[in-house]
Amino acid sequence: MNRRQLLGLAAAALPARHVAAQEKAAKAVRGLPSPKIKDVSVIATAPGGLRLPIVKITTDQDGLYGYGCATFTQRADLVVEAVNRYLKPFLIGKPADRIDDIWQACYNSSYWRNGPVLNNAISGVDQALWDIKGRQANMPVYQLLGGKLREAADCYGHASGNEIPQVIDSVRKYMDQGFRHVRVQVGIPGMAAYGSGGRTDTKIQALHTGPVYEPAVYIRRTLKLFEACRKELPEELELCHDVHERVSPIQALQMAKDVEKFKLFFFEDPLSPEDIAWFRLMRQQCTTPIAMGELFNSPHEWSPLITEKLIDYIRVHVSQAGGLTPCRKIAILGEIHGVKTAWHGPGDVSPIGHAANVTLDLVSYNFGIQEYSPFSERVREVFDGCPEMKNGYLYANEKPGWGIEVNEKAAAKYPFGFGETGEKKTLNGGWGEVRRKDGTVIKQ
Ligand code: GCO
Ligand code: MG
Repeated sequence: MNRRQLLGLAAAALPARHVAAQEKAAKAVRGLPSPKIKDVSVIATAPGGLRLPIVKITTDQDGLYGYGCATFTQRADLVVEAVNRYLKPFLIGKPADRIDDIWQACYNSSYWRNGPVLNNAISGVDQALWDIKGRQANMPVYQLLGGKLREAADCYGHASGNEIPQVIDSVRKYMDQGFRHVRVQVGIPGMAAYGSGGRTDTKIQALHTGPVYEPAVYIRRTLKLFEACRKELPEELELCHDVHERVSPIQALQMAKDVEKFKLFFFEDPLSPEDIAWFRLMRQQCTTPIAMGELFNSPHEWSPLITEKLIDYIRVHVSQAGGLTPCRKIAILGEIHGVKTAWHGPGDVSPIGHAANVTLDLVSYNFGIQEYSPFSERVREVFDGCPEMKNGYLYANEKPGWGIEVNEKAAAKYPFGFGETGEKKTLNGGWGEVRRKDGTVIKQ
């Protein structure tokens, strides 16, 4: 008896009801008409002053479309061009229901790859296709990925201030809202400190007139900030801090050891992507939990840190890695190696991107924490259906897809190039420069 006859026998032995169920399931999948990509466009909007490029994919089925976040705010105009000039002609006519296939085709179509502009363009397409899939299946995207492992995503807020007492007050405000985790950043008199939210008018001596930053001054002041936090705030409060790659590798190593006694929840971006080899030394010398990843664009960056367990939280900016499709793979790699997720969630991620973050938070066993940035009035005017914040937890929208509708008329009220108060922005969303006192430019 050959293999075919054997299989025939096995099928015949199946109870009739199984065969009927199989046929019904096959028909159901066949029954979902395969939508084709009819149009690809970019909604270029900056409701809060930060440029948020959103890709919209329209299919050939009436009323079936989706949105994806493509937010690289410092080079947003290039992302718009990458979508319009390269991905749009490449995608029109392709099936909209083969998400990873489309992802791989886009990723390889530029030959040179793993860069921020093209990754963000691909992310916009990828997330729009997941939105379409959810709308088609009449389910939120998290259901398509297997459903919830938790009701909502525990978040951390951004406490800041020019002086340490102001930061402590800012922490207390987050605790009053129910947050259990808070990132703390303090200003430095006369210097351009990261994340402190203020600008001090103290002038300090420098060989140039632009923004000044001295790493050693930042380190000393931040250690004092942690002393004060641990002295004045409840011991159960989870403290995060973002070094923002602003110190030298050896200073980062020393600082990671100095902060051990403060038992931080995580110590973020102590090193630059260019210095990832130093993470091995840091891991060998201290137990401070490390978070890294928002600057990553390539598997060459995140894979070694995860597979060698050199970090505790992977903090990729989802659209910089190319969207939901690659990031669910990053999350699974992290689960295998005991690394938790802490997706990048600043103001320069669109609400669509935050919906993708929450989706990954809900469906990943190794969820760590979610960065939270409040949605302003204007952002909500443009994006209807933002994830909801309650008591320090972010909740996914239960509607199909991302559950978000983009009000394109409102989006057009806030074109790229203008700040929150309508002032004309220079550098087209790019950042200026920060220099040490002697004029050496630093990573910021
Ligand atoms: C964070 C990040 C941001 C980035 C910003 C860059 O931890 O949220 O460091 O604050 O600086 O997203 O555009
Ligand atoms: Mg950061």
